[in-house]
Amino acid sequence: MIRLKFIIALWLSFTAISSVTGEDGYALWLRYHKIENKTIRKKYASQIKSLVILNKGEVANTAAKELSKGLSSMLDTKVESQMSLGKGSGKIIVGTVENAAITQAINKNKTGEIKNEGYAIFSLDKNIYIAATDEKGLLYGAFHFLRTVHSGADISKLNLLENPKLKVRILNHWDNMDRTIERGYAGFSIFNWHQLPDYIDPRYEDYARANASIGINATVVTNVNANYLVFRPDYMDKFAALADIFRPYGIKLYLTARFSSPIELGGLKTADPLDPAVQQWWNEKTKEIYKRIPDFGGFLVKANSEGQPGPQEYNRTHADGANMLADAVAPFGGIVMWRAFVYSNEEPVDRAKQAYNEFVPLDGKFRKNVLVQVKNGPIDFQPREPIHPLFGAMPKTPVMMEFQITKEYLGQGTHLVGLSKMYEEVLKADTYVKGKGSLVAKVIDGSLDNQELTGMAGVANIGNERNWTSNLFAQADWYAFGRLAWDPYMESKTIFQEWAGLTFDNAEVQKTAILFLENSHEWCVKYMTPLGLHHIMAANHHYGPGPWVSRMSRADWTSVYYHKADSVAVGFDRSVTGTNALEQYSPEFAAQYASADKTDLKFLLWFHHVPWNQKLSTGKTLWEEMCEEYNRGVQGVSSMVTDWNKLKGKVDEERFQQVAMHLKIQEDEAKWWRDACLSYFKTFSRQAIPAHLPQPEHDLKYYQDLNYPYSPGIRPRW
Ligand code: BDP
Repeated sequence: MIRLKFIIALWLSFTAISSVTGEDGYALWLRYHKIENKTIRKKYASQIKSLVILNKGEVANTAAKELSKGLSSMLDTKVESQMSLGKGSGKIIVGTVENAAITQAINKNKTGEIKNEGYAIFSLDKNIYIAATDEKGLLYGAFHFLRTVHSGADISKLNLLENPKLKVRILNHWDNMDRTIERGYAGFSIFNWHQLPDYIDPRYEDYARANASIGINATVVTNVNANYLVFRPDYMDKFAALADIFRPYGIKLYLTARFSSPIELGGLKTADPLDPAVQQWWNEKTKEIYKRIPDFGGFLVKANSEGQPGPQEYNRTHADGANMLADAVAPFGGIVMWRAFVYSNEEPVDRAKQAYNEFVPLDGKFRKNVLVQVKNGPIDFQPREPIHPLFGAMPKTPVMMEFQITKEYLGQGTHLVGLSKMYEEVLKADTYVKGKGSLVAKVIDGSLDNQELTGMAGVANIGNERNWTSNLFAQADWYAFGRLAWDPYMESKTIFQEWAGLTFDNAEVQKTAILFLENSHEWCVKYMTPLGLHHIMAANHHYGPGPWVSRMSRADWTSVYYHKADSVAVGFDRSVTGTNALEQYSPEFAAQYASADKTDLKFLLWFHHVPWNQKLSTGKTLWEEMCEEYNRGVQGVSSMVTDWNKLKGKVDEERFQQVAMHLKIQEDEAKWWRDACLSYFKTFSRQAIPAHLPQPEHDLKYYQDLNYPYSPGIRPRW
């Protein structure tokens, strides 16, 4: 077994101070530069003399192409793939268990069970085997091997087995048909719908390749706020063209289904899921899709949420709606991902409680091929949220995770905020539903309740910016999502080390990058929403602070609904004395937050309405601590500015400048958040910002008057 620590140590000590020449970020983590250390390169070249691919399918072919390309480039010598085994040693032998040579090697090596899409990599008789049960496993194994070589690790004693812990590892693109992206901050959609299917942008393949390299095996290419045009034959042809490009990379295409499509496109009078004509319409549509895309994955649905149509308009339940679509795709092996992000207009209930109230009674009522897709927290992708109470609360239903990779509420296209730490905090949180150790990761990997169908969705942060994600470090969030969807127990630390090692050549740059990724989420929480504050951003585009937002078409879109600041106290009381949202969690979980004095400060104002003058465990009053926290967040960002500037000349100038400029924006905006929020909350606390801290440069009105009508990421209305 190769020791992880060993690889990591090597990665960091592996100083290939090679190219400080131009790079623009397009290559992502797949740069595969020549290994500069001659000794290591020579050693590899002696161990990797030839590449043998025993399978002939299109995914195996991709694995061969990737290995040949990556190895040739890193070893600086042509490594071509061949199909016959031949004699001698120094071979990389890639194949599935259908090949006798592979089965024999597996038996001899005593490799454990390789499951679907999993792989084993082991050294045996001076050859290296990449073995799998299916071709997708070969592809993932190939990418793993390339990472290992890139790290400079010893490959003479490899012996590892990797099986994915989740089945559906899927990106959700909120991309519209006009190429705008809802909550997208990296340009327009990479999918050029107008020119598809005839013009095939080479970027589609690069996109598929990047996803495959981190184990992502599925993608939904259309917005959850769905458009019925998705089901028009000309559009279905466009999706089919994309599916053809994705297939050799092991990626299945999925679509969002607008619930009212039978009316809008089919001309029916109703979209009632129990109406036979409606069912018939969906069955026919589904057939048409599968005719074009035989391995079509299925549907993702947002229904009866934020104005989207759904089964409740016909007095039917979410289960009725989901099951109708599930029945349509079932004969083809498809699935339905039904979102639990619902909250009703009329209900005066705490918004954090609504999804649970809606879905728990439906546990056990969904078809086997339905996954209920739940956001990580009960409100909406805030910088920090406690876990969603639905995790562990629907034992008879497969529940999948929805994370947001795009940074709608975390600095959008410019802030450097490593999201992996946030994902990890959620995945490793304990629901206690079946006693201590009932981690969210165990709910979603199916082990807690014996679920077969499992998955994780990530709302994509990809656009047509040259470097894909606008902020260079946002590539690390895409990377982390893929790795955690493969193994939700993985440590962020390892992910950061992998990503930094693959993205930068210089050891000092790698170290600084890891430091940023380790700490930046916490800093962001502090300069935006410390101590459990939430949903206090500007209205609609959500860019910048807006704790004063008080007039919207619905109360739970305002900020004042969430922070509830008054002259005495601030925060949302979700304990027994308030909305008692805590009752939706297991008693052990709830006990941690039942009283303000026991609550972890990071969730204090999420669960409690706390007096400004309350003394906290830190010895400071709530008001003082809030001021300190905002300032600590800003200081964190300033430290990144300083640390990054020290790296000039150690990283290529183009990427150096990209990061430096974005960090400057982030520093200014962190101050903006601090000063605007404290100026506002000061009007309630009626206390000064402690004198030793920086004072706002402007008065409150100045901050309130700032406006950004063309801030990106807003949904066009149709
Ligand atoms: C919110 C976004 C909105 C999305 C919605 C969703 O502001 O644009 O449509 O979530 O997830 O975060 O459906």
